[in-house]
Amino acid sequence: MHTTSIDPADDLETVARKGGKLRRMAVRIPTYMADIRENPAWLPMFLLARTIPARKVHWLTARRSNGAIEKLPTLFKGVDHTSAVAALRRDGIFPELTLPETITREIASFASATPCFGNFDRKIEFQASDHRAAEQEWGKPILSGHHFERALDCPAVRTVQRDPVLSEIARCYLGAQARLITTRVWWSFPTRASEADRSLASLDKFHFDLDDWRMLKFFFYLVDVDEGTGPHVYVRGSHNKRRIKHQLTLLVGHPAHEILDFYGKDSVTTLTGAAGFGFVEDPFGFHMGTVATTKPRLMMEVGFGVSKPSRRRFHGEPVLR
Ligand SMILES: O=C(O)CCC(=O)C(=O)O
Repeated sequence: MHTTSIDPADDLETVARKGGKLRRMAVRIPTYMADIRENPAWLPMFLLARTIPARKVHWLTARRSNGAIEKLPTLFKGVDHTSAVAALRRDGIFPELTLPETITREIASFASATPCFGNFDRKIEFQASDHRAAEQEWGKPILSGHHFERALDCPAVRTVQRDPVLSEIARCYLGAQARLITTRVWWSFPTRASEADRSLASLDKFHFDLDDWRMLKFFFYLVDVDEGTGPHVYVRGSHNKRRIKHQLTLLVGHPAHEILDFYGKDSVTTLTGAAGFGFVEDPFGFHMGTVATTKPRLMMEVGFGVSKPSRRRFHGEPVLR
């Protein structure tokens, strides 16, 4: 088991590194506690789902999907769900989804016109175009702006969330038990954020998600995303192969050099693309968002799992201290 205690004999760099790890973990503890209180079955999942043997056993409970979706209206006409599932099994990611332009525009206009909440804090409410003014008003960097449940007021968001191709990919990959567990629309702003804020926003550190035993996340960019817009990064193949050290630790985040040494630089995919570009990934694979440097990124996520969704998780909302 990895420990994060600070030894007085450590040099300053080690202390700083361990302090960073502690801060990254500490910021998530209130959310973990809320999850345990709401659903005690969350704890064994959280402890065991990080180990490959326990995951393999859980995958055996996946039931075959028997859904027929041919005649149902979808936004993703050219997408063959069997190819998507094959890519997910092999690489952990399928980066070939595109939202129609009208849907992308509708969600982006909605997100620009609707106030969001900064750094997951419902007290910090502002419109994305007023980001700098909000930072000045609150006297701190604001890294993210979430629309939480307000996103569901946008009909185009609900259309994407309910699309039969997305749920069929989820059912074929996760098993017939697959159910919607998150829907979120959020901004990532260029700013100088603290370690704790970056951790809460899942930015700048390779990590895997442990909100459920088996999960799948669909992500869509709602603005053009290049290297300066905080692209998402995924490590292909890391969803079904895991270093022992990364199984027997409570930490979900690990330093880039450890990930690159084990999975190889060539496995790392940086996802850039025009507004509307989408991908689906198994978030047990290592991934991260990066901090935007030139302009804000607007993104949508539709997540599927196999257990009862937590109330906070539906909107991707963590619990703050
Ligand atoms: O913002 C991103 O691109 C990453 C989001 C993320 O890591 C997550 O949802 O777990």
